[in-house]
Amino acid sequence: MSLQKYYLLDLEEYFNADGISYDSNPQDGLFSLSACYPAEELPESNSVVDIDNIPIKFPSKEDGDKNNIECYNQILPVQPGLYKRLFVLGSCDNGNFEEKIELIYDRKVEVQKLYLSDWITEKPFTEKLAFRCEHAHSRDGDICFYRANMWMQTVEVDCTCQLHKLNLPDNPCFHVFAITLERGEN
Ligand SMILES: [Ca+2]
Repeated sequence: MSLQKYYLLDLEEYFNADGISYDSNPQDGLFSLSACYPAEELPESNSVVDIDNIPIKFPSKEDGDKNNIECYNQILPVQPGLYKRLFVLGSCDNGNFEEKIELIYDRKVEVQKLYLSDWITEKPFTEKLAFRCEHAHSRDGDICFYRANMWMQTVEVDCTCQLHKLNLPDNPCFHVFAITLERGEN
């Protein structure tokens, strides 16, 4: 895995939701239906993890920290440059959804589809499974009949134009935990 080929977005200031809690404090988080991801089964806080040779910066899982973006059309600036693929680590609550994501270049705006599956579905779209937790947390403790998944979706980027910004979907069921861009040829 060559980190130079990738640009890992720093999303911390855009995080507006907490979807992860520890066994010791299961109430510190709310992803969907009073439940959330179990921190114990996920990567270390703020670590760079390798998902099929793609580096992803995993957010903080610590109590009190926000760790994902509920999507309301937020505009994320990126380091201007040529990129060929966009990787989104995330999941949806309340179903599998398809929404628009806008890629804002120096000379044009491109609208792409972003498909992201439900966190506990057994029938996802075709994205990669990034993490699969064998349980979830409710306000009161463990829920052992859920398998809580995080998916990695890929979106093609036009590598002939300088990418400047991303405009996220307008759907709060979409939760984004990390974004990585693969650099094109400069
Ligand atoms: Ca939390």
